[in-house]
Amino acid sequence: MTDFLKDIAPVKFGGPDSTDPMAFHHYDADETLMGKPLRDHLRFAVAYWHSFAWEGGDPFGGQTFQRPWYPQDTMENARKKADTAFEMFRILGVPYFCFHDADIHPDGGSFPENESRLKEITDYFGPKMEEVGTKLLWGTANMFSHRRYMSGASTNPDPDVFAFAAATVKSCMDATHKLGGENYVLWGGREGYETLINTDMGQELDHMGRFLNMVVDYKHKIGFKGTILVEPKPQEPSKHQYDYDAATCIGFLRKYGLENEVKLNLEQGHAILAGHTFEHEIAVATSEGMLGSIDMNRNDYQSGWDTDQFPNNVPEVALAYYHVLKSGGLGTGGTNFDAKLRRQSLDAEDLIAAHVGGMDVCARGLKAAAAMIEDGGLEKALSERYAGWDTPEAKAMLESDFASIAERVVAEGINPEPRSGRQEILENYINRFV
Ligand code: XLS
Ligand code: NI
Ligand code: NI
Repeated sequence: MTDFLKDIAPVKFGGPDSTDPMAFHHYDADETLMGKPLRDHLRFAVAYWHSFAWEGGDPFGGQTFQRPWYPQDTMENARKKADTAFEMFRILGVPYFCFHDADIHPDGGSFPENESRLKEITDYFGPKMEEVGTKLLWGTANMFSHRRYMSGASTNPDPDVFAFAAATVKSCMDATHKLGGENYVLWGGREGYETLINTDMGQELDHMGRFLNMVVDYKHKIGFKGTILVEPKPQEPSKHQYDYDAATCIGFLRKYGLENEVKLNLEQGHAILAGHTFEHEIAVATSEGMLGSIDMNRNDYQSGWDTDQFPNNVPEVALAYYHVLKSGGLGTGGTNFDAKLRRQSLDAEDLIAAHVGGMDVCARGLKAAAAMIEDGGLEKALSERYAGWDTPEAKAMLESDFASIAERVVAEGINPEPRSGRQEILENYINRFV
């Protein structure tokens, strides 16, 4: 037991009527829903970076937290941090975690030193993963914090940065593979631009496409069976990020021949930044068979930036899982909390409560989504709304051409009468479940 979490007992399921703020009210891992336990539907993951590496800073002030593993610049403290992290995974009973290389070891100043530190700390993780029973949902490389990446990683004008990034991703893929990771993620934090005045966008996109093809080649070379995922986000830290949203990423993947190799890791807050709802992004991905995994952290709707808050809005989460369930579930993906505490939430208890609440909100949303699917009301409304397309004339029209359609409009005197979209009625329907 580490000092930081010494007063905290394993979180138990207390049921909806429990008044214990540190108990699950809706997440009972073993409860079965649509033939599968909640644990396997939701596949929760803790994000190592926000929960253990982030020190409570914001653009106006630095560290607010005090943790036994600070300062985070020695391997000894990296091991202390790992001890606490795995202790927390045990307390929460989460099946997965996710990490960037930079979260789990301090920067070594050169690629060989980084690689050896990564190897050392992931060797330290191995037995802990066994002991606690926590698996790796995905690994990734942080190619946005260090100053070498200020103008991008694979899209950097300097080929030496491309090389450093490639070597780094190789080492992180090796580490992810070694730990049995189920996915590998690339989020392009600085793969974008600040101004077009100094940017050759076409060339940068070609380099990014080539880089991702090398990721896929390397995956096959080492026999990594996990899924490669890219994570859309429109801006922040770059003014404009190339992986703007799901639709942009899908276009990019098709252009570079990667549509059968790479899927999407969608984040709720990034959807909002792109001016979409989360369910929009999920529906875009599922309509193309490209939903990979989700980062279930929301933004603050007033502040307009990526605040990475734990989910706390059941109706929103319910609609997201509705689309996930409709498409057959998360596959190799999971529900990662890419979410951090507010910087005033200093205590170990706050950290546990944040995850407990997030898991509960997701469980409640998932149950509402499953109930709507089992009831079938939304599906029925959809099939009624599109029923016209089931007729032989409508089907034949899609195989015909403008001239014959125009002839039919005249011959049959087609003159459509608008029909209600019934939005309010459907909103009222959803309200029965959330
Ligand atoms: C940042 C991203 C990041 C990725 C992993 O906004 O969400 O945390 O999930 O690099
Ligand atoms: Ni984010
Ligand atoms: Ni994310």
